[in-house]
Amino acid sequence: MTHCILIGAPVDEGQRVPGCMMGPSAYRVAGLGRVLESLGHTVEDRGDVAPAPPAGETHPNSAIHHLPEVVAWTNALSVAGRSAMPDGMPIFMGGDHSLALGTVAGVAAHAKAADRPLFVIWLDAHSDFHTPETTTSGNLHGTPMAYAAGRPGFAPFPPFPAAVPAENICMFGIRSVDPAEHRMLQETEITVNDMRVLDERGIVAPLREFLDRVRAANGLLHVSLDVDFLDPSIAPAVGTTVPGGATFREAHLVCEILHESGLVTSLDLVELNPFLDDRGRTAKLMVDLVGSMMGQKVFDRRTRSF
Ligand code: Z70
Ligand code: MN
Ligand code: MN
Ligand code: MN
Repeated sequence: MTHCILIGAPVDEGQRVPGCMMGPSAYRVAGLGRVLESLGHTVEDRGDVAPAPPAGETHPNSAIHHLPEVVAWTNALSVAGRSAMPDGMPIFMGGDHSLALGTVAGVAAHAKAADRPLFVIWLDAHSDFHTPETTTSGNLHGTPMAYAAGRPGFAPFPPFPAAVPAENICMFGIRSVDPAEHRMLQETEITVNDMRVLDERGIVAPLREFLDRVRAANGLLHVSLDVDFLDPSIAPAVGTTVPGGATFREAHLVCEILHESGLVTSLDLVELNPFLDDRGRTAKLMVDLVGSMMGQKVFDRRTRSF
């Protein structure tokens, strides 16, 4: 039984397709809290985080938009994440992926204070490994993984509390990487399980390898689930659809294995744009996936209690 702490992060400024601000409401309407309670967990909804007024930060890269707003979200979400961690498992309901600049920072600050290593699983079509210096779209939702990994070039943002070591980062579902991200990723030990790896090896072996390392290190595990990890045919409510994503069955399997591991300590749900959804279908799928990650299963293979 887990104490689940729902935290709304209606961040819309990290990209250019308005609507992610409606994400937290859509998760509540789709019954995220009810599903968690039906699985025996306790649920506390802390409402939506309210950032301080933006402060006017600027950056020499003129492509960047809404920098002061995203910095303000980063500060507020970092505080919310850090203070939730000792009380239970925060589930951050996004909001676009720039919210992870704050959530991973907050979780990393907690991990540092608790003297435990932090591991990150990034389920996404994109590597989100730009820095504010390298982004050409100017969309800051393309940067949180580089921030968490301690890449230089994030000067307008607060210093990241404790960089996540590259060996502690594992990406799944990757199929859209910009040239600058590609160059920087090649210099790191980050595990990039792109679609080629998943097609060839399946999702189970690479996931179990990573989870074994988390367990051996007594690590905390943050999972960041971007809607575009999923194939757009099953999850249309996202601003940047990329074909060739995870299937319904692959995604549920990832979540079931994460549940069995017992290792997940925090979760981001990002990039849901309810304005683009088909009668709540994507929101409901995301809620179903959280259900699988928190213990929903068809049969319990250990007790065979059917
Ligand atoms: C591209 C950029 C991105 C999410 C799109 C795309 C980034 N690399 N991230 N959707 N979640 O604009 O930097
Ligand atoms: Mn705006
Ligand atoms: Mn992303
Ligand atoms: Mn993405």
